[in-house]
Amino acid sequence: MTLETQPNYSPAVLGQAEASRAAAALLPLLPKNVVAILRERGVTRGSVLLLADCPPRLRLREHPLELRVTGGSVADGPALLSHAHFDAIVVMLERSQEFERTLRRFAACLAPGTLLVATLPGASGYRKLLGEVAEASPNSDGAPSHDRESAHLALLRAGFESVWAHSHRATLCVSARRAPQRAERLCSIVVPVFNEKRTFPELMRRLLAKRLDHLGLEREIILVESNSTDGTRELVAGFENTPPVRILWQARPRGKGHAVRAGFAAARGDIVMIQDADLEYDLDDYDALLEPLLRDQAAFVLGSRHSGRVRMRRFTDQRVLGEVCNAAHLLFTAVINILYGQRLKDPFTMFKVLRRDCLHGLRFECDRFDFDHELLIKLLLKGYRPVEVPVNYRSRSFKQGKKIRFFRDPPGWLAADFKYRLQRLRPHFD
Ligand SMILES: Nc1nc2c(ncn2[C@@H]2O[C@H](COP(=O)(O)OP(=O)(O)O)[C@@H](O)[C@H]2O)c(=O)[nH]1
Ligand SMILES: [Mg+2]
Repeated sequence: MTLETQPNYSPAVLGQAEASRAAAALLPLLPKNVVAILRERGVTRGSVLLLADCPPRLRLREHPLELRVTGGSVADGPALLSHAHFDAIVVMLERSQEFERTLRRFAACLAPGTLLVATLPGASGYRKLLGEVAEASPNSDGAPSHDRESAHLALLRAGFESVWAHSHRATLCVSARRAPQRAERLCSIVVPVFNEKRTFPELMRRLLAKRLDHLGLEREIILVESNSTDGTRELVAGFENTPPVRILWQARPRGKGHAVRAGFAAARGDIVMIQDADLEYDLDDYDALLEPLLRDQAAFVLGSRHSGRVRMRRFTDQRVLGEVCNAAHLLFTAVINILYGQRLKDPFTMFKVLRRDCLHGLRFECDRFDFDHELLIKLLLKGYRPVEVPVNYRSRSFKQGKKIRFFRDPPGWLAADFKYRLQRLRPHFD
């Protein structure tokens, strides 16, 4: 039995008894990898709607799940979805000409939280669809640069979230959940603060004055304070009742990475970004950094200091040390580029701006400045290609408060670079 010969198995059309016989016959048509994804994302029982635009080729010999499968053609999808509730919907597109529009049609019929698994043709077949993805998007100027990233952006536009691309060779297989309706877009600015008495008040003045309304964005400012000893904690407490500021109090300093991770976990924005509490970077660069995300040209943006030129740090009081840092920066950049096949100029910039959904399924463990490496690498491995945007930078020296430890931190960066190269990236779904 194939979907082509009996394209519609809806209970409304076939009657209950016949439909359940048809569903039982259809279950073996769920490909093995799809069943694995359903299980991984917590759908082990219940009802699944399988829609395909041609007969699925892969078959499952044994099915360990207790699933009731209703099948039909892609065109029947909305009608079938309006008849019954499904715990998950599986969409197999091989010939479809309208990837994003199809997703949009289904999204309109799904309850928030419903799981979608979509299989798309890989390599050349998918490239053909990509052209249509770009065309279908009113905001994008050109075809997105990478399969997994462009599929993710198309899913976000169509009303899905919590995206993970499971495989991307012969077929691109993605899973996502129907997003709740949201009226406005929100940008979460995560600010790790520890012993920054000198610069914190001025940073907050500038940050609160920095509006993003003209970009169509609301903002939330998440301060993560780790029990400063120089009076910064009291300064932070002064913003407790200042919207849109939210404060996360940590009992002790466990590193910038730990603080940023806590901020990310609390963030509610569609977009997240990091803003250090020193004044090394320029808030006027926000617009340029956000633009590629708002135009759907990228899911992940890096602010490249001095356009990635070698001498990005010039310490007025520790000149030699500044040059040593510049040389080390070159070395560490080369390591990342070689290990991960990139041509990045400034992978370790503070300015990492991304769709929050990119973090979905990722679990982080680095606490100090090695988190910069872990975050970048895991995003690369998940399939995103950062767009680098030039930003201004005025470096501060160690005497002026820089917290990187010269001998303690760099070995951790190299360890992270090699460790994540050797590990397979696995999703962690809640
Ligand atoms: N909450 C918190 N913030 C931290 C900690 N360590 C560093 N930071 C903050 O992280 C930011 C970056 O630190 P900085 O020394 O400027 O690092 P660099 O500019 O990357 O060399 C600053 O805002 C620090 O206050 C920590 O343990 N806890
Ligand atoms: Mg800094």
